[in-house]
Amino acid sequence: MVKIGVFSDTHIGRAVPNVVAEQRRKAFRHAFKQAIDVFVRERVEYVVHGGDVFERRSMTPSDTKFVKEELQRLVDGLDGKVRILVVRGNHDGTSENSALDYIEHPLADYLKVLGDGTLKGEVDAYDDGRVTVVGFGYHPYAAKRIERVKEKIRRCFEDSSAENKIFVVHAFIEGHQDIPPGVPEYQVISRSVVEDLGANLVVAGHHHTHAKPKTVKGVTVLTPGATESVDLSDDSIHGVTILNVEDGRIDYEFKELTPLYKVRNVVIDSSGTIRDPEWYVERAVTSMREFGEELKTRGVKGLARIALKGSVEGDKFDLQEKLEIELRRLREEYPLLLQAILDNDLQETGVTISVTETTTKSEFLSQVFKPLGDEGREAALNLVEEVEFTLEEKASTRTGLLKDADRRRFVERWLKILGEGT
Ligand SMILES: [Mn+2]
Repeated sequence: MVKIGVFSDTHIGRAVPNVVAEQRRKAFRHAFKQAIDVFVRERVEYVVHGGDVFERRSMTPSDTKFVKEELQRLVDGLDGKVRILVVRGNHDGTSENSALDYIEHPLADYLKVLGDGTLKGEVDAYDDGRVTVVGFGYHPYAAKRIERVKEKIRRCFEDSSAENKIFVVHAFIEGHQDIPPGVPEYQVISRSVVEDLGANLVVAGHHHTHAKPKTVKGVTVLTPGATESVDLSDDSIHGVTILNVEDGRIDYEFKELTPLYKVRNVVIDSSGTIRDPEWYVERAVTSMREFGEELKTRGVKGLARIALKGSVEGDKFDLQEKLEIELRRLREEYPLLLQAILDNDLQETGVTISVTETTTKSEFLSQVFKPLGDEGREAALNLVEEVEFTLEEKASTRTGLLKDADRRRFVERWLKILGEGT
């Protein structure tokens, strides 16, 4: 029997959103620590990491130190009887400049970064007779790249006498994950390629939502998911996976981690209906009050994200200001609610004006004045014409503007058209 601990997308050093940067940094570390605790408690023999150990962009030297020490704690806790196999994710840096270098060398006896050789056609494998692990690091054209090296990977697995043949990749796999819209085809590895590599277990990092292993044609594909909400828009559960492999049978156990801060994602969507600002504010406040109560009951701290989608009557920034005042009040009432981030994607109702090369001025103005109704539009168009005429006649040659007295009557008429004049 072989016992394998699997985790992925730990993003150590990630610090977004900025207003809660330090809390977020701590949260990722907290999850990593717990993952190591589980692996030690379970006495795993191998640990596989599916990539994105770090968030290179915002990590600090203390983040590398942290990961090194945690992995050392894992090794010590298992009396040195563990092998750690990692692939590089897109957030770990490039193959030439990878943050994984910081942990690979100090832990060389126990840890191996696999997968950058494979991308270049030299299959990177770890083989100790019990398990063979082939890595495939992140590549922006993963689907094409794997076509080039799949024969070599297959040969590597064929040549191995190990019972457990594991392929570790940092890429989306067709049919095994809920792939976000807009991801280009060349970044998604086709299921048939994965099923034909000769591996019996495939671990796929990159996708942040955990998916139970699925076995097709004798190949089990596991998406461990991230260990913490990588974005606050993701409030799914996160954890690590323990696999017990015996006689080709894979026993699976998901160990949920307790996040340092509970994450809540609320989407308030008018689904195309035009709503007034209060509609959005009320809903946001209600859901945050519920979240605040929940945090109070459980005695845990929380971070929320509120996404506003749809159409609003009026100014979306006015609405945002109002809502932010309400949220500040709620945070005073519920101190455990540390922050509620607003994602304001609202469309203001008004007109969308389309302009092409052949759009005439009167067509353009006609679109601009459409919300005024037929009568108002007619009056506005006349006003524009008169203003132009008057400008030509009376504008100052120096400034190009009308004198106050001439301008005033136009302003008064314009206000009348808008329904604001007397
Ligand atoms: Mn990731």
